[in-house]
Amino acid sequence: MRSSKFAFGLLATLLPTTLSQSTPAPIVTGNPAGAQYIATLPTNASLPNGTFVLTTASDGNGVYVQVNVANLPPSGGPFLYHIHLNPIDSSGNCSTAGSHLDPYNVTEAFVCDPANPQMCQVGDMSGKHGGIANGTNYTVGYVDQYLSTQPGTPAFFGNRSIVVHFANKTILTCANFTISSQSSSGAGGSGSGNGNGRAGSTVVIPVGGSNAGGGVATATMLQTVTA
Ligand SMILES: [Cu+2]
Repeated sequence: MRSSKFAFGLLATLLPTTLSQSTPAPIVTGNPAGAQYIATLPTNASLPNGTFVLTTASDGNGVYVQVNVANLPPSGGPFLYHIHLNPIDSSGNCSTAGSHLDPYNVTEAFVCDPANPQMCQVGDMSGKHGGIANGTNYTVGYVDQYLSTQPGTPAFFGNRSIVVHFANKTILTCANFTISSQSSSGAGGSGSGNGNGRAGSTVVIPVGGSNAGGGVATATMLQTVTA
């Protein structure tokens, strides 16, 4: 009797060690044609500036990402950039962005391999596509198949933020996405009016001012975060 109780206890202890595997991110299909969101970094002489422009890919699968950043620090790279879950709040503090966009629960524990981007956190842009190498300016364009321009879907980023980090994850600067161009397929049709209206109202975020953002970005420059 005592030995069987012991055996049961041992079994119960071992069972939870079964590893749970995260779900691979699905390729996003059917993104609305022409939908475009832009994150413009605040203007600050001591911080990187520039834009991240994400547009529905030509075949509707994912988005075309255009990164154009200047005034990067002379050292501390390769710089990382991620889509974080929350928009930066009215304080402008980049830490209010919270954790990464990670709808499939990959978590920080998993090291992203660019060869298997579907296994990475959806928001881990530099993990999937490479970091920003040392140098003053950086321009790159690529397709990311795992991001959505359809509001309300798991991989939608239009109401979120982008955060740029030093290689050691210290925050450099951040910006919110705002809608730049609505779906060309829905803009003219009266039948699609509802969808368009909702998209517009959910992504307009009142933190776009470069002056306010710049000031607070400086204050948070040396804040270390793990996300
Ligand atoms: Cu980040």
